[in-house]
Amino acid sequence: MVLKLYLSPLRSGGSAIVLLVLREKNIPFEYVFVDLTKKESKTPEFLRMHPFGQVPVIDDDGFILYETRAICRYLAEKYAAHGPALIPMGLKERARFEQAASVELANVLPALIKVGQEAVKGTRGMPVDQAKLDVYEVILGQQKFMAGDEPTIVDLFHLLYAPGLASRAGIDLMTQASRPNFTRWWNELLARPAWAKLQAEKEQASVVQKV
Ligand SMILES: N[C@@H](CCC(=O)N[C@@H](CS)C(=O)NCC(=O)O)C(=O)O
Repeated sequence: MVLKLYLSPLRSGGSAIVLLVLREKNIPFEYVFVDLTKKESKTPEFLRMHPFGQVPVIDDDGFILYETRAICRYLAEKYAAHGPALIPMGLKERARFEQAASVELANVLPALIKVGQEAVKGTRGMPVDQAKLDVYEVILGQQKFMAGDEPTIVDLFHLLYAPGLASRAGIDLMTQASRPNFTRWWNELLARPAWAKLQAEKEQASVVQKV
């Protein structure tokens, strides 16, 4: 049975990141759209799959999994030989990958979210949060991607929040002239065909939804 991806029709947030991994690895899948505005993720049937009632969720031939990062890890491991590895195999490489994954989730994402929240309130506490990106600038001066010289799903995780910060709040922290290595990395991520395909699909979907 083909893998099912439960996602919001907006293809935003974690759903977008799972879509990217599916595309990067060319994994066959089908969409199951869940309309959050109609509380379709809170039905008893959906809550049996995801007790917190959120998307994304995958159903891989009866194996149900939720949480964006867990889904991406599962897909990258299951389809290790399809397309780019996206998770390193060696012990030390894997440890560095986990290090980068922790930094993204524990340090950088909360900082970006704080910038977004402060932008909404009109306070913009950017100096504190930019310090974390300055550390990224140093790391990316030594290696091509966040976990080493090959792209991994950790790089893709960064696409979850920052693009919306730029498009919705007009805050572009990712291509500052003071951080050339960071900017090079970010532009490489945005140039990946899977990202372009997702943008085209989102554009198409929003046209269809507006009609
Ligand atoms: N930690 C979860 C967060 C998932 C999440 O927040 N999903 C949102 C859509 S982007 C959702 O389903 N919201 C509906 C709700 O929480 O009721 C993940 O990474 O998958």
